[in-house]
Amino acid sequence: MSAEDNSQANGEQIVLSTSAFDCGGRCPLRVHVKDGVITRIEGDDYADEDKQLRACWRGRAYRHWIYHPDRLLYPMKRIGERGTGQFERVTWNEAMDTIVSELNRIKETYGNGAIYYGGGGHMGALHTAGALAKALAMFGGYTAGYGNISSEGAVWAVQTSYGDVMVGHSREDLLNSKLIIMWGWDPVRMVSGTDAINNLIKAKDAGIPIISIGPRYEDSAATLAAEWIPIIPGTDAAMMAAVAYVIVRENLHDQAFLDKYTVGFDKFKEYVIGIEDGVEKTPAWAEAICGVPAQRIADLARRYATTKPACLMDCQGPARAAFGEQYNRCAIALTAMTGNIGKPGGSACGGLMGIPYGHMFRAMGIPGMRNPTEAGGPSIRGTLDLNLRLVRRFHVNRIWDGFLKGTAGGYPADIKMAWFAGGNALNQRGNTNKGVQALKSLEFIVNQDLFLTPTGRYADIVLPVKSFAEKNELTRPWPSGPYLCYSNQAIEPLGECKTDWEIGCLLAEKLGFKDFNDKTEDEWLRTFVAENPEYQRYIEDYDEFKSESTHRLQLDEPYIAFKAQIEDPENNPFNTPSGKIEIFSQRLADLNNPLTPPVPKYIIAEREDRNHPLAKRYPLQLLSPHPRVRVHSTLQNVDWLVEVDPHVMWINPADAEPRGIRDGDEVYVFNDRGKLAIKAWVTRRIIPGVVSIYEGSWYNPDEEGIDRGGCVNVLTDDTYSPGGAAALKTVLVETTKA
Ligand SMILES: Nc1nc2c(c(=O)[nH]1)N[C@H]1C(S)=C(S)[C@@H](COP(=O)(O)OP(=O)(O)OC[C@H]3O[C@@H](n4cnc5c(=O)[nH]c(N)nc54)[C@H](O)[C@@H]3O)O[C@H]1N2
Ligand SMILES: Nc1nc2c(c(=O)[nH]1)N[C@H]1C(S)=C(S)[C@@H](COP(=O)(O)OP(=O)(O)OC[C@H]3O[C@@H](n4cnc5c(=O)[nH]c(N)nc54)[C@H](O)[C@@H]3O)O[C@H]1N2
Ligand SMILES: [Mo]
Repeated sequence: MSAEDNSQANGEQIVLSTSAFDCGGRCPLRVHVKDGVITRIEGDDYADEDKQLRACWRGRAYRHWIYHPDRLLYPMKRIGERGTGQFERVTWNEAMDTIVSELNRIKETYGNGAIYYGGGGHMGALHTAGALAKALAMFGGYTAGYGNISSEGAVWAVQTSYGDVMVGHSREDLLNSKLIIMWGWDPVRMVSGTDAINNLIKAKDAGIPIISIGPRYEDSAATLAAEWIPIIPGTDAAMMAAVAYVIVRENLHDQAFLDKYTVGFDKFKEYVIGIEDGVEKTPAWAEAICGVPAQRIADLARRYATTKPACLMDCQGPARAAFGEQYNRCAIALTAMTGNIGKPGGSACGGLMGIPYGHMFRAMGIPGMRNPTEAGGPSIRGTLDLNLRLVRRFHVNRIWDGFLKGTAGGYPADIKMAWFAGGNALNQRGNTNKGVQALKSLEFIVNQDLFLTPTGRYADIVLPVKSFAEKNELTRPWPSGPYLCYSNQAIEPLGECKTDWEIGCLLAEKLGFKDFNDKTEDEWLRTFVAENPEYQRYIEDYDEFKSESTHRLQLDEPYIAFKAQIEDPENNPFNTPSGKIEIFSQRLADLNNPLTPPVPKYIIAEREDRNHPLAKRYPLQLLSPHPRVRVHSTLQNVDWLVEVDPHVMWINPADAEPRGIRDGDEVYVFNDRGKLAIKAWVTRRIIPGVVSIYEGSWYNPDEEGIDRGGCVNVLTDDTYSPGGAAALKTVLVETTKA
């Protein structure tokens, strides 16, 4: 069963594996198994230091997740009101028969568009919900979400500017830089490539100056940075415009680079120096918006423009906000102005940081089929002609509103049934309380997960899913690598758990689709490795790969985004209409929408921030970064992890004192959308006027509707910005002592 027959003296085996969560890393793990039970999980501490891919504390705590007493072990059906969590055990047969009969009823009564299907949670090649999606497509189709709750702002920005999402460098290239600016990037907490921290520590040790820019004194600022520049949330684009202003006024930009590789710098310059709108984007102008002293902005601009090469790292988080895409587009403009694109030690920005080795699954998975429900519909967004903007879908952060309003509200379908194959949508999309109403309005809900999540509590049928330790799988590191992973099965499945793939195949069988699946797990995985060009390049022997589990690629040099386009532009145009980096985008100009302007801008328009009229009642801006001890809502309630980082709200003493809030006090945090209870952490690590609660803690409302679980999305909104970014970070709240 296990790849490695590494029998130890005490009868213990070590199985090499890795999880497949939606985390920005992939930890090689040494899973100790004795008598069929995992006794211990270690990280990759044995590889030589340069090649080490160290597991963080989450990876080291997986055993307590796999064997968590709350694991779902059997299919269950709801017997109480939605949300109350009352379920009873049923057989797989009964569960699937109920599902099939509801699918048929809903299809006959309302049509296939009434079935919503969405997934998440597992980032593997085979055991995904792809088979389920295919079975549902064969059944006549379903309605899905479009856009990406995670990184749509960044995706929009890179597609607009570069026509490509592979905008990262491999992490060892950080060592080639002379200045690293982490602008909204906090890789010490938020894993962003398992090899990122190691390389950043080496960069620090090598004396490369590191600057952190953000509203919180991040873990990365505390451990790596020489300097922290605090900034008001949502105002980065204004500060970046002022950085551009100083660079232009002092003639520090790389005109030769701009002439050769970009289009539209002059138009951006007209915006920056005020020809376009009569407002010069001076550091003083920006200071009034972003709170960073003008002198500090000017100093940063000079330093960034004159230190070569310099690595500016933006990210997805600050872009998950109203007009978030402008932050990434402005960052791209700065890297172009300083000629740092395509060069060792530089960066391309755009927030995604992906390198191709992390994305070898494009050509993999069960061969799918087009979802018939989507065929022929009009494009609902039309901002750009991108694959991501599919027809007849709900924006991912708008599903609750869509479920409630349906076609009468301008949405493409009237949803009656939802099937959530992983993901914890109720907890993780904006406006959880609206989500509760939306789920209560449906006729039938299926949820498949390892746990009875807040979303699962509203389901009619829940199906138990295997953990990574209970299956063999190929997984991918994202956003960086370069290494390929084979996750080896370590133990027999717990209870009656199945994988998403197995559930998809079972559904197909129940629906009577003959010959739906013709391969075993092992045959599929072998086929993927044999047929995928990325694997063909690096893997000679499947069985060897399986037994080594983590295959480190030997690259001749670090991967640098757009190196080919910069070194040999004639033969390697950018994938944009002009073939160049588009600081000015004609596609955007053609849309003629001031909220998606053709050049990057700080957009002056109403949003839920400190300038909004609502700030009188709710004066605090709320951040909801990713938790260091969870993967979103995954790993909730793992005792070891709760102990290392209890769930708290960060609040500055300047905001806590007038409210009589002391460190450790229980507080309420609220706005018109919801109210939660949480403990306060009074700290100067966050700027005044801003509070921060990590996303992912489980929604757990009491009788009055106060969320005792501290799920931050009871406070966030279910809106999105004109470029498609989910506006989860643009929120006002008030807090009082409980
Ligand atoms: N430990 C851990 N690691 C993870 C994940 C996880 O859940 N846990 N999730 C993974 C996933 S799916 C993703 S998408 C990535 C997420 O990576 P990100 O989306 O980048 O992470 P966030 O934590 O949302 O935001 C990054 C930082 O930006 C800061 N920030 C917030 N608003 C602003 C602003 O307006 N301006 C500036 N300059 N800074 C701001 C926050 O303080 C936060 O620390 O992380 C991945 N890695
Ligand atoms: N306020 C706020 N909200 C956010 C964010 C934010 O920054 N702020 N970040 C957003 C981002 S970037 C993201 S990516 C989303 C993440 O949103 P989701 O993907 O909905 O969140 P997860 O907690 O990762 O949900 C994963 C679920 O899948 C389950 N699971 C794990 N493995 C499997 C499997 O193999 N099969 C099945 N069926 N289930 C499995 C886990 O137990 C867990 O319940 O959250 C978004 N929500
Ligand atoms: Mo994400």
